[in-house]
Amino acid sequence: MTHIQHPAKDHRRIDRLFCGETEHSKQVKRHEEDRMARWFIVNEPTPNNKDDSHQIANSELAWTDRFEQVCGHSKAQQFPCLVSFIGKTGVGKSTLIGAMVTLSEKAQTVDVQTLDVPVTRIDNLEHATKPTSVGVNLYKDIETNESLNPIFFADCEGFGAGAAAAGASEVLGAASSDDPRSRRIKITSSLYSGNEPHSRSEVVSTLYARFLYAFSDVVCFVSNDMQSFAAEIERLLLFIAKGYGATINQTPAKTLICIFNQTPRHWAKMLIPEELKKIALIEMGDVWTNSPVLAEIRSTEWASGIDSTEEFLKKYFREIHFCCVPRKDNVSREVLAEQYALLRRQIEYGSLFAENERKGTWASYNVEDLSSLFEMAFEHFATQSSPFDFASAARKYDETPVNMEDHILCLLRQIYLKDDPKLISDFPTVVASALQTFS
Ligand SMILES: Nc1nc2c(ncn2[C@@H]2O[C@H](COP(=O)(O)OP(=O)(O)O)[C@@H](O)[C@H]2O)c(=O)[nH]1
Ligand SMILES: [Mg+2]
Repeated sequence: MTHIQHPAKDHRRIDRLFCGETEHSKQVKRHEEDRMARWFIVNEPTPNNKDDSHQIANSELAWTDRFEQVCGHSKAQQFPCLVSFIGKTGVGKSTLIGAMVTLSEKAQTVDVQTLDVPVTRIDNLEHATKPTSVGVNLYKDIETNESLNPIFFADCEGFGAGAAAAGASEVLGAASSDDPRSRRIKITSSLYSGNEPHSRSEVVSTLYARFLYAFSDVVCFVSNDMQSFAAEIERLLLFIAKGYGATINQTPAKTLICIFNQTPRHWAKMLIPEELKKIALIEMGDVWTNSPVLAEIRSTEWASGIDSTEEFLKKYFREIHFCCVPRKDNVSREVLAEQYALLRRQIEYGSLFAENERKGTWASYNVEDLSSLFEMAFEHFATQSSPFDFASAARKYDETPVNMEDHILCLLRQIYLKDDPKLISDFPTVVASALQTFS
């Protein structure tokens, strides 16, 4: 699955990433399109039910059929990979997803105006202090959309956007009762209530972390400030720790990509991933020293032996990569294109790594399986505090066949997943003898 080996040649596409719509009517249209990209969101309590703006009682999780809409045509033969972008509001998550979508080779043959990309801050000047998107939006990767392992990019509401995002939803339009595509469920899990009323940002970060960590093969953690990187990594770990305990029976072949976006200084040195790693992880010190929660996690038996920030991250991710995208005014378009291409390769390797781990196992999910799993997980994470069990969920949608046609289909599916020519050649004999025996 190697799609891009060379940087994009069309430098105009790079410039386009940084110039948004200035016309109000076009901005409105962009926001409308972005609303259609909504996958799920934690909605605030409706005004009637709300006695305190920070209280989460009667909040709901709303989700749409966005995933099914952005999938390719051969759903049964495609095994998707989810790549989530997380980080503070304004660090450049949406711009990076825009770069991944528009700069791929296949996308070069498509009119850039028609590409489905996230709205960025620049399209949203009127509301510069508010997050540009609320909830989690989903975008397809044109390059891989019809391939065996299509990639999907999840653009997650910024860390800590909670209260501001609640306000922004009026402007940006939450997936609410006026969205006919959305399904909604009350958030009732005791995990989000406890003794204290939980604010939207707490519920958001816990629920998004549970869902996104469960399903992401690659987590792209975006930061644009070296000074606050230590604090950001702490936030990332707290977010991921919430997600880690939320599932069981899942293949844990996840990749973390730490992206330093818009790096203003020393960018030449930072283009070397090993140097970047040194700056980011080694010079930064031990992440748990200022965080009682992380220190407590580290003191558990599960975490015994963790002696560095890198080892802490490795508890949650099998692979960790680093990538720097310099501020566009500091470098040539060629350098920028090289870095976007590097990020794309890292994402593709991460997706492939997870897919190879799953191949031939019951955890290899095609589009249809994933669609059922997402549905079950949304309900589970809104209403239950126990971990989501991938094995029993998979058994539910993959019910035991009751007639011969279904048995044959089930056998075919297993043969397909195993990808073994011997099984294919044995298929006619097995089916013929089964039909003879049971006829
Ligand atoms: N100069 C420069 N600006 C960038 C870069 N990446 C993002 N931005 C700008 O930073 C602002 C916030 O980016 P956005 O992608 O909306 O951030 P998000 O909130 O994390 O999704 C936008 O105005 C972008 O144009 C970059 O590499 N260089
Ligand atoms: Mg954004």
